[in-house]
Amino acid sequence: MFDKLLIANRGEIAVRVIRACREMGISSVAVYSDLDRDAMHVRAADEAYALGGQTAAESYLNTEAILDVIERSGATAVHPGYGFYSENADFARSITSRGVTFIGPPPEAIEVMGDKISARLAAGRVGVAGVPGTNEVISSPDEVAAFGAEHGYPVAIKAAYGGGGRGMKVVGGPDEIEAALASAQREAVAFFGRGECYMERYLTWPRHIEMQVMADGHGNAVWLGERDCSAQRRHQKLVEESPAPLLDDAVRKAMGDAAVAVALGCGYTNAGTVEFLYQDSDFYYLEMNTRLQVEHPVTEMVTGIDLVREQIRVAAGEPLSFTQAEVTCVGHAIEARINAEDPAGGRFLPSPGTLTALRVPDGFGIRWDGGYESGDTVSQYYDNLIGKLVVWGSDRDTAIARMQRALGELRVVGVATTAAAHEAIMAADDFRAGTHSTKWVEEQLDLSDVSGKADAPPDAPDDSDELPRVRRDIVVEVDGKRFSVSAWVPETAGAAPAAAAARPRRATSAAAASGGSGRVTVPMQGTIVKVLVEMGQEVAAGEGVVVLEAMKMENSINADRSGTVDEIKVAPGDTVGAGDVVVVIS
Ligand code: MV4
Repeated sequence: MFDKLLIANRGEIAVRVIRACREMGISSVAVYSDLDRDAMHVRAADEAYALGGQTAAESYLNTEAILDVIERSGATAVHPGYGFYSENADFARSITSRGVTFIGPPPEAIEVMGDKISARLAAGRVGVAGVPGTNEVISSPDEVAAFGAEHGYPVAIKAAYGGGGRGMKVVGGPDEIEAALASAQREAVAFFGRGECYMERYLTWPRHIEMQVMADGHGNAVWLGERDCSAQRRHQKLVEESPAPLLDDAVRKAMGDAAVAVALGCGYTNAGTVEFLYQDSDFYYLEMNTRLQVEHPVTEMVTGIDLVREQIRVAAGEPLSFTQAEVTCVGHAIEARINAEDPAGGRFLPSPGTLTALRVPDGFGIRWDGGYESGDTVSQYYDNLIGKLVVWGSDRDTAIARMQRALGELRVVGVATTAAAHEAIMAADDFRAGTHSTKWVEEQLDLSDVSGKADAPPDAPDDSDELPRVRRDIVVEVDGKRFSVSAWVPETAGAAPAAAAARPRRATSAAAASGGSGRVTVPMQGTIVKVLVEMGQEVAAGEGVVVLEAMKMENSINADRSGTVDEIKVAPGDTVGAGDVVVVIS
């Protein structure tokens, strides 16, 4: 077993791995950017080393700096978490060539699965069907037309080196082919550096169901149940659960066997996830993610298996600590991602800032996997996941009720969060029935009345709190009914009723924010993709004025007051920084 393990990541997943290390008696090494000097993962680890830099590219994606820390710390294994270097075969090779273990699959398996055409072929070779489609690079629009004529529309055009949904184009009919293909190829070059595309029949109302697999270096591979991740918006998952609602046991087993076959077929070891689309009782292989996923805790909660501990054991050469027959799923688990984003109006606008207070839920069946504590700052430079709220219940209804109870206990002051969107999801009939699909949040869930506004800060302690308190008995009437009330009030409040002694509540931030300065700023660095207003135009407070692309998402930047557009300081394509004024309203 390893003596010392380096975590090449930050936030909640780094903390998650550090916790597993501590339980296993392995010394943990954190790395950090300048902004993360005092971050939670740094405080949690046994040792921490600076990488320098602010952005991900300057820090957590700086191979030389990470290799240097491996050397200096004497770590003999690296856990990459998710994102960053987790699916980077070159990074894995540069670690292993120094005799250090990469806690993940072999680089060859990462590469097979990184090319979506080779991944489809690899699944096909072991008898696992993908969505009907082609396994060659599209060379002309005629090929799309021929496929559409044979299989029907819509047709999906996807980037061979893509994944996660970026660059996918849906073709509704023959007249849309040329533009869609050109646009898919252009985006593939822009996002992934390579323009190759392939196509599939486009499923219009699928569920996203993924299988957790785990394989060791001794030829053992098992599946650990599925996760339904259909509640998502713009390819950002919001809620994940296990088991998938309304999934037949026979289908589940067939899906599990298919996932294991895909893993064994590509020489996979360690933890992995095989994604499927599920529609009309059929499932289709989609992609394999060659990393530990954000949503792994729901699998841990129903199986009782610590996936990170198992990853570390397998990477150290040990066999899996359980067999397929020993894997049993009990009850139901749900995860809600608590991000520093404001879901108001379904916009999910990033809301970086300092968590002036954070109180997390607890009690039976609750798990909080956090990356921040009270006083920590969520930076605009990184993923804004504050933590994952995971609940377990004996069945799905119990788990939903427990999630609602837990969301009620969560208190975050200082930034807006996605908690309010989760409350809306948990209360929605479609979600409760389990009939939602991957399009449901964007197309059907009503988030128009949701506000992600930070919780109000607790009232500051009153100076008079220091004074001794005395009991006053008073009589009040509520709707004509008489109540006798005892209040313990500060001595100086004399005989005044308790209400008079209490401080007025602070004005809510919503009320304070109703009339802005008219100088509309962007909250984070990004690129202007669209200007929505013209000079002289009348706008209402809250109306979108520009669209900003930042953190892989388009964000609507809205008027902070009503008035007339006086100045437009940006044009599409401009890069802006946090706090830059884009539009002036008078
Ligand atoms: C699809 C699809 C429908 N039909 N492929 C998007 C993410 C990437 N992993 C594949 N994606 C999809 N591929 C065909 N042939 C619908 C999606 C899709 C989706 C998949 C999983 C989770 C969320 C999604 C949201 C929109 C579209």
